[in-house]
Amino acid sequence: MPTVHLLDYVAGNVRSLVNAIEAVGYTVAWVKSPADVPAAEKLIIPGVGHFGHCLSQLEAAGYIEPIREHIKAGKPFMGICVGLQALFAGSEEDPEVQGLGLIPSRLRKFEDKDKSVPHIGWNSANTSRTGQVTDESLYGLRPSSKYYYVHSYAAQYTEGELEKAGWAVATARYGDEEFVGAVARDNIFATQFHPEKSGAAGLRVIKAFLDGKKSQKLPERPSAEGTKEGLTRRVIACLDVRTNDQGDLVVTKGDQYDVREKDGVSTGGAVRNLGKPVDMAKKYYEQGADEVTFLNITSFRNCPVADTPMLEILRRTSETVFVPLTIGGGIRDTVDTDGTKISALQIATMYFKSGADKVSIGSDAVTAAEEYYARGKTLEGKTAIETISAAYGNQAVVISVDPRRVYVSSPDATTHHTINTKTPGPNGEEYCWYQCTIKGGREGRDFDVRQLVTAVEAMGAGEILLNCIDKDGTNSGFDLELINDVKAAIKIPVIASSGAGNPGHFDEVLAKTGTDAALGAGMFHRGEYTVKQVKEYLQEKGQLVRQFEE
Ligand code: 1PR
Repeated sequence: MPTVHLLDYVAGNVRSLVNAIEAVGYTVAWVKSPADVPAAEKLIIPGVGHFGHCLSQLEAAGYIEPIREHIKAGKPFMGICVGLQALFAGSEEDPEVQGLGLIPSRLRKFEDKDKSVPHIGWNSANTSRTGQVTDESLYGLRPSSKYYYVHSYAAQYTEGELEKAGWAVATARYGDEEFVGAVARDNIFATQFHPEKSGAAGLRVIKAFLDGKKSQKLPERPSAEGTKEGLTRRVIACLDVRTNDQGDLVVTKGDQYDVREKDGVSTGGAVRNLGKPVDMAKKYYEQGADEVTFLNITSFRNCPVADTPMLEILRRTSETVFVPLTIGGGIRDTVDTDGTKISALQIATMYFKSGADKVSIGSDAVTAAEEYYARGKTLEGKTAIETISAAYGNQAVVISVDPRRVYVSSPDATTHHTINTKTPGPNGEEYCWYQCTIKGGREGRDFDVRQLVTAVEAMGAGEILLNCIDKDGTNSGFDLELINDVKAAIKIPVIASSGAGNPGHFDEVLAKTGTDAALGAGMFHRGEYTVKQVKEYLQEKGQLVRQFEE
């Protein structure tokens, strides 16, 4: 098999890139020191996290000159995400640090006045302003395809500027900002998006680069007519995973977090077994899920370090599932069975190395946020959220919130942030607050969701996975009031979760809230609807979603 060299210099999920390269028929050789670079024929620089962190690592390890030499020699070079950003002169993210300077401009942070930042999700890489492919020298990028982006800083696009310097450019639009999605010139190709996480469309791009097929025009897909520009809203499939009474790791699903079978008379039966995690993740990927989330829902009972089955699940899933994978459950500082201390960052690192793109933190985030307020809203720098986001970037840290409604007769009846609800409580109460819980809803805290989400945003979280215990497993639709309330409080993206029972519920939550993504579990697991059906329905309703692509 032909070989491609990958630079092993930075934290992040490179396993998915290796899997993607292998899936298109190449093998990976690792560049482990600058002396290995001259032997590389095709070189790829993946990049996740901070511009400054990546560039200073490259500089300190002595890679900058060998990379320049590789490029100068006309050998194929590809940069991904921060690997694209490295081509520029610098970035507002770390003004002191210099890029390679092949493109003289600098990267800027997205405006967050009217949109979520980071920019997370599926967006275009458009090769022309007219929707027609005019530039065919971008490895078969299609205006009608969507690719997976995750970043806060971008190269703003000024028409003609890069083109004058000989670059072919594909752009994407986020709000009213147009930015560089991909560039190519001579032997250089770079994408701001992650092709290894962009499903079939991304694998095609990696293959085209590795095959050296720079100029190609792909026929447009028949179903792609009228693909709109801009960030799509994501549909996510979630797999709650736990060990059943026989000791097998199964996908389960609760009703308001109770995952045991009920026979109509008594509760507390066997753990519901809805299937095998790896097989189900693959099925949802093939149906067009934009992301797959695994929640190890009983992890707090065991030491996660001994939790090797979840690592194996990630490894196997990332071999065939080329969309982002999130893993949650047990991400916190802990003590291993042999008494060794193990940090949340070390646990997260194991997950990233096994193929996860994001980790989701539940209980530990509540504790950390409570302490943040107790310290007078000062950052400590040592929490799981802070350490993981510092090492892997904010986008890699999702906070899973498990709130429950607490009804009150009036806002004065509590110190917490209340909403005036259209769904009154059992005694006709017209107000409620959302109480944070930990340990899978087993323990309620004197702490509300507003307090939590604003604190974790300040601590460096990149996204909120917003569950709702009252709605979980009810098939009655999402808690729109909760979602709107959280969206109004923060800038980072929100994933609406709990209550989806049919495609109409997805349309409703996208139409009536500003949510960035919507997640479903039970309705998919029980086979009532496929992800594809949900996407098709949303498209009919005029929602901007990524279309199914084989
Ligand atoms: O606290 O960091 O160890 O993380 C534990 C994680 O496990 C948290 O993310 C918590 O949400 C999750 N969890 C714990 N117990 C349960 C349970 O169900 N007993 N599941 C649980 C949370 C909720 C959603 C579900 C949606 C959609 N599950 O993930 O998928 O509600 O369901 P639906 O579409 O069927 O309504 P830590």
